[in-house]
Amino acid sequence: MSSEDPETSAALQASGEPTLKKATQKAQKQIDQLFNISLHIAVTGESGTGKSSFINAIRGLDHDDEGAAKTGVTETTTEPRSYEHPTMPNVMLWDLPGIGTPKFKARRYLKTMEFRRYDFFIIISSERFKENDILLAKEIKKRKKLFYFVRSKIDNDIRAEENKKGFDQEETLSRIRINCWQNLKEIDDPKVFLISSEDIKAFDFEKLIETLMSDLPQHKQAALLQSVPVSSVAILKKKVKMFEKATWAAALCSGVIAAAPVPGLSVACDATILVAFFTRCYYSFGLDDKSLEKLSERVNKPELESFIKSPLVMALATKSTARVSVSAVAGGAVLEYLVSLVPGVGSAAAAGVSFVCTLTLLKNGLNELEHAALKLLKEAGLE
Ligand SMILES: Nc1nc2c(ncn2[C@@H]2O[C@H](COP(=O)(O)OP(=O)(O)OP(=O)(O)O)[C@@H](O)[C@H]2O)c(=O)[nH]1
Ligand SMILES: [Mg+2]
Repeated sequence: MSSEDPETSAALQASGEPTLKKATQKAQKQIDQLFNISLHIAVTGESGTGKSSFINAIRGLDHDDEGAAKTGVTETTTEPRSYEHPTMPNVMLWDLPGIGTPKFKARRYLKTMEFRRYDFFIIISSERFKENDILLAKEIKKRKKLFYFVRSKIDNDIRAEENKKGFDQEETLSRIRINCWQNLKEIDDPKVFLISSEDIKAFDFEKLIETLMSDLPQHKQAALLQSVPVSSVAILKKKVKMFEKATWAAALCSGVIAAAPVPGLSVACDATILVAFFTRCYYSFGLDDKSLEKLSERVNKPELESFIKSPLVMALATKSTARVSVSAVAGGAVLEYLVSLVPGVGSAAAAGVSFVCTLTLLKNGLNELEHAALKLLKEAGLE
């Protein structure tokens, strides 16, 4: 194919590859990574430290939500238990029992827990990190896996201190941090995060996510970033950027150059990719009905549930899937709307929708979803 063809050269330029074949391969790999890479997060720590609560918080669930990990009950299980992310089935959280008795040492523990399965480990303590936590961290390090210390229930510590004379939140946090480091002095440069699973906007939750993002290999970052709750504009912007970077690949994968007509549609491209792309954004930005319902409950604003008037969000909401499913049959309403975004698409159908046109459509749609999410954050007071 000649690079003089303006469509091909636009695709090559977007991909940074010299040939259309290479560009398509790169695009397919990128989309596959965006949609299908799995992430396994292990959460461990002594009984009652807040493992289940942390797992729920990172999944954006309250403890009484359907599918939430049970909290406040002492489970004496010695088996790892997995929890799927509610909308991103490729992200799994594992509730691992604490190491337990000193006899049941870290090495044997990791063997039993099949540590290879996990991308990283979160070690939780609600007071002091104990000898077992340190033993475990050392064994994980030997196996060249990532691990992070989370000091949970920080909201309780703050509450206990705030009525004292001369209370200074930063000073209290710094004291807890230093205390954690002292307990962990056998570990080189331990990464400690102070967290409240009751309120992920406060304290170090976002810092933890940022650190994980910079430590994880790039393809795993996408899975993590898609799955974390939108707790601030900063997180939303990161999500938007990630999807923006993939628009060229989605446009190319939709087969616009080697046009593959979808039966019954007047658009000569594999629209499933486009619908899947927007469906991902929709869930990842927290625009789905369930997320809206939860947000409106959390900030006590019932009107938020029906707040979003974006046509694309409404079209995505008509899809009946409860969560992301890449193989889902392309939603009719979404397609109708997408087609309406591009003037003259109906009449151009025979010739196929161009790469440039599909790319514009993806960027416009993403922009619309970003604005809906920003408006929502503002209305919820989470700006
Ligand atoms: N205030 C506050 N309470 C928390 C936090 N995390 C956990 N809790 C509470 O601490 C108790 C124990 O939390 P869980 O999440 O069940 O702890 P766990 O580590 O899963 O406990 P086991 O499964 O028994 O080992 C529950 O009553 C939680 O509500 C937190 O960040 N802040
Ligand atoms: Mg638990």
